[in-house]
Amino acid sequence: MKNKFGFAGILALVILQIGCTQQPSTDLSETAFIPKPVSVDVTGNSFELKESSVIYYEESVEGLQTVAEYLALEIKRTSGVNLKVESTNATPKKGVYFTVANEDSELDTEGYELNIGKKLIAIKAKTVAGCFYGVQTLLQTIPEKLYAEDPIEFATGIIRDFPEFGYRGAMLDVSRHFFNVEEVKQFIDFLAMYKMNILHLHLSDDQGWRIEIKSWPKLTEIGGSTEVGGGTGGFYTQEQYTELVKYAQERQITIIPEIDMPGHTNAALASYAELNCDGKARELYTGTEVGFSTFCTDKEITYQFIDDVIRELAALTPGPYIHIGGDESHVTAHDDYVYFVNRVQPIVLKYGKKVIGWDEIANAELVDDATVQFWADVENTTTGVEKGARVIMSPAARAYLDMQYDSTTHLGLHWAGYIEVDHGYTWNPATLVPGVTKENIIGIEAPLWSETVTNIDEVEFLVFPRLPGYAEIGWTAPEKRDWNEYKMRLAKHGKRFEDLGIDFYKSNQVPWEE
Ligand code: TNX
Repeated sequence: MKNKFGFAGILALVILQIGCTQQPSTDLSETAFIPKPVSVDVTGNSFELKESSVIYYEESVEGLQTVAEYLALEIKRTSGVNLKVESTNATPKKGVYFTVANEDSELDTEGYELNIGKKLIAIKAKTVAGCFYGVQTLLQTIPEKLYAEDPIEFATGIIRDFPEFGYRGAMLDVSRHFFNVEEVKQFIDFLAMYKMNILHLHLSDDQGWRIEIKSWPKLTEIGGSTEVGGGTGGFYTQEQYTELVKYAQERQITIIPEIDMPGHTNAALASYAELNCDGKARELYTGTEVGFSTFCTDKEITYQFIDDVIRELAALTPGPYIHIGGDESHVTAHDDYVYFVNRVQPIVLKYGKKVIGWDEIANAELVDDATVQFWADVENTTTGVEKGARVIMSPAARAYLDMQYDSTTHLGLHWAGYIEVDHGYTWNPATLVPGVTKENIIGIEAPLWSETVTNIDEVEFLVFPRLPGYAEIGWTAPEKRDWNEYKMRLAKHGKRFEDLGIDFYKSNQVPWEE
């Protein structure tokens, strides 16, 4: 009797254990969310998505269908299962349901509540953007690759979440080396996975002009014809650029176009002789020096040119900002620089956009609603704040994606130091620069300059695994961030990177999980 009872007990234990190991997906707290959400409440069951499940979205909410279809496409990509997407005007009993509701004030404009029940996954937000972030969170609860025979199971629970900053961006320099439409779309997908909402495109520099301007066609004909190292370069037609803007919009990402000036302009100066003070066109440039070029700041044609460029660019830009560069104009006299920046800013306003510039523009008078992008100079940035500007934090020594990880990694530069994964993560935008507080900051941006970066594999190596860290700095409050805890979550994303075919840097700071 005693023996029998003991056997049954052991059997029960074994069954219990098998049960536990077979259902890892019932514990939502095991998911390595990046960025870390505000709250995760575990309810301990699981939701099974079937081929017959339907993804519903609330009828008459503009843009919500796109989010529902995005989820369907992602499920198809990871599992091969094709789900139906339908609109509805009542909360369904089962399936997935997107709704936009106004009453939940805590959620703010980009927040969401993801409620995974046994029968229904409900994603509620104040905006379509919030719903989209709910999708990204949901997708992180399942593996990147599912096999046909696997059930698609989601652990149940409730996640409520909203971001620390409204501006969470990355920059891609498409001028030093050109990246085509497909490559930029891939970059956009990387940002979307981690709830980033800004893609700043550095569209012009000494080495290349990358956006078609119909009223000045030689910019791309000549200025777009090469790149660093002498390759063939390239440019986006206005149709291609519009396609990128739309692709980004569908992923809740705003593209910010930058035309860098008055320095970093050799490609334009090579295309049109009249933009040079001496009236002579410059040679095309394929090296990597900075600071040798300048528009002629006292010629009227310069401002007619800029007016045309900004007019055409603004017409292609649904987002609120145009970036006017302004960095490293080493051969522009100080007074000429100030005069130039003072004249260019109102042109941006005239076409209905707000000004962003690198921190040097704080030396000029700043128009209302101007934003300075801190990259290197603390004094410029605090001057900008004193003049009423807002700040984007892109400290080169912490946030530059083109800095090498350490002295053994070769891709990238190291003028601002090496940025290992922990160094990129362990800073607080609101306390990094004395005199620049959270109230002054709209968010953060991690720029990827492309002097040394020639293709998407190289982009991936520099971007991963640092990008998720920048996304978390932008999204998650500093008191909820801790490197030792973060690196364990990041470790679980290695498999995800591999399944996505991302060539990431396997930093030995992170205990990668196979
Ligand atoms: C500085 S950051 C630059 C760029 C270079 C970059 C390389 C900034 C506003 N200017 O022109 O590409 O360093 O890291």
